[in-house]
Amino acid sequence: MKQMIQTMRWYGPNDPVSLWDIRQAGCSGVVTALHHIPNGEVWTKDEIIKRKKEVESAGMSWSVVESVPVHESIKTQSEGFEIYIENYQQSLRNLSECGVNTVTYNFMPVMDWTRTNLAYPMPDRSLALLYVRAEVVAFDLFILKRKNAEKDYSSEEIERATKRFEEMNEEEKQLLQQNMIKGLPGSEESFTIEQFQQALDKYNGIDAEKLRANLIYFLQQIIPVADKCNVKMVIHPDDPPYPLLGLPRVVSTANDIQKLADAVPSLNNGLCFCTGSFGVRADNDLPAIVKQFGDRINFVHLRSTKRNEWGDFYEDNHLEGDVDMYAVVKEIVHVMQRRDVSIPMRPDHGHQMLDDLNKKTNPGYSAIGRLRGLAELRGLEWGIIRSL
Ligand code: DNO
Repeated sequence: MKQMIQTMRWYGPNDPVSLWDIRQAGCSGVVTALHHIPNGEVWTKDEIIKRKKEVESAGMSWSVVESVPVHESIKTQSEGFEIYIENYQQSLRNLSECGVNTVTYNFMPVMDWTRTNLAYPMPDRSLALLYVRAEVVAFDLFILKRKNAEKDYSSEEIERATKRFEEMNEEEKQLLQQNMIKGLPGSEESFTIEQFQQALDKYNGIDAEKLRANLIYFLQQIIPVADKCNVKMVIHPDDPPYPLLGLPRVVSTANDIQKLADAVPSLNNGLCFCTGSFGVRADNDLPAIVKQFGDRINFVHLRSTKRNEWGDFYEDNHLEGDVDMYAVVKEIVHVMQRRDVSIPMRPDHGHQMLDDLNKKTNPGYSAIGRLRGLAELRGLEWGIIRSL
């Protein structure tokens, strides 16, 4: 029976979690990226091999790249984008020649994943990541003061944001700003408030349809190269899966993915199936997405969120929250048997808990919370496989 390949994300030599920690968690694979190479530049074979050997020296393999970042100029099709696409193609060829054949990326404008609170206390005193919509709206209206921002929100949302902002002290406002613009681990971008506004301005006139057209153009340039060098490209869905701060987002639903598959049918135009991102929308049916795109799913992020009626959500324990993890993993197990492949997975995020509470950790990427998540998910998968 095919089982998922267990991996964890590693941020490279500066990650407080070591490769041996990851190995001891039971992983045979590592998910990493060359974070030190500026966004847009070619990843050379020398640098790739160096990282690969490092991972292999701890007895694991470099299963997936997360991410080769897509330069903002490609997303907006502005100055220099053709060169950035050529560089991207070259990075794919180089990775493939070094034997690294699965590449994650995303197409979220300006910001990658976003949370408002990185230390939200759970009842068991572990710390979770939280997204409060009223705080995002408050940031937009009262800190960023984006032009015409109020048009994007209902009067009820504006009222809630105003009230929330009045309750916050200076320190909390600073922290919110920082969480919104500094970029979470792996985001590859970090801004001052002025730079942030400038980055948003580049999207003036770019609506969802235009952004989608730019993504499809990118795929049309990238996927033939991936086909030739046998690289599986997997797009990561938007997190959270809806427009943010007036920026369009086009990888949020099954419909969005279907449009990409229709435009560029090669199976190397694949999906990183992230339950935590898709799961924030109640209208995303996760097991159905696995079924629909089973042939394209070549990397899996497993995590659960708990949402409320206001669009807020926190990251719950991996087997709790809104995601029906049993149904999802069962569907993935079926896909793997049908395709006769093992798909790499990683326990996505985890609470800061136990000894990690006394350490400086990358938000979401502490060792022990992910260790717990992986152990639970491994057990779940094992039980499903044994019962088939
Ligand atoms: C967050 C991650 C994302 C993801 C990128 C993929 O924890 O899942 O940052 O790596 O969106 O390009």
